[in-house]
Amino acid sequence: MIRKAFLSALGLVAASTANADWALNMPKGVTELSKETYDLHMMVFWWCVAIGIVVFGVMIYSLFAHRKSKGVEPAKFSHSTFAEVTWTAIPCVILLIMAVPAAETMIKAEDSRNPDLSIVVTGYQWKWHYRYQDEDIAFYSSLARPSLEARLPNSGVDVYSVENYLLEVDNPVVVPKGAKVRLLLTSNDVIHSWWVPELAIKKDAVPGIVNETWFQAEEVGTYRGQCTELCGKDHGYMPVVVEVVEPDAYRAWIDTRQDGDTKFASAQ
Ligand SMILES: [Cu+2]
Repeated sequence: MIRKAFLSALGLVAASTANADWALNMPKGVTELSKETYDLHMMVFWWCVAIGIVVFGVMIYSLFAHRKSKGVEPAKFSHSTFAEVTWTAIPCVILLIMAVPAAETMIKAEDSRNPDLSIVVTGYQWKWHYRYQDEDIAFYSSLARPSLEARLPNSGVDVYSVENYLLEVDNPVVVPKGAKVRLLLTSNDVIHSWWVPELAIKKDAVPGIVNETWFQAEEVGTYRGQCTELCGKDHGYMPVVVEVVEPDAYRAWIDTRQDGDTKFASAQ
């Protein structure tokens, strides 16, 4: 029974790692900070593994070596200053070893000074609005039509046949590779949260408050995320798509955008 459950669990893990869309661990991401965050996460993970091995090792060894059937007599002492000092000091040292690099990364993550461009991100029930502060560009970014149609009850569409189902938008955010992009997040109605795992960004968009964060993507590509603050019935239908492009392609995109819906944009 247990063996069967274990084997099926193993099968699930194997199947999931074979599927690139589904991984057990967090992604390394494409920014310096996302890589640092990943390394911190792995460092803490390995500390936990080591602590688990030592603690359970001592426990299991003690249970086995001092079992009653061997005629072991229980110890009579009830207090050990040495043990108390040791089991306080060792965790303190381990916590310090983890806290120093974690604090360094957190300070960097909060430092959104001197950005190359700033984008105001506003959450709506249930879409995102982006306004490029230094350009005359603003637009809504809603769930793409194929996903929108497929998600309706009795749509008859096999959602597995829809590419990037619920993770595609009509107007993605476009940013240049290597630029420091500052995001100013707020909301028009309820609390939303802007999350893109590969940029290592998850920041709440709160009405009446402007939250700040930043990223600097080092690789060209399309990065997808979702709203991660339960914001109403269509919370699952307001994905985030960020396209990181070469600086030339970004300029070209800016030009086409400004020729297009500028009037609509500046009215926002
Ligand atoms: Cu939301």
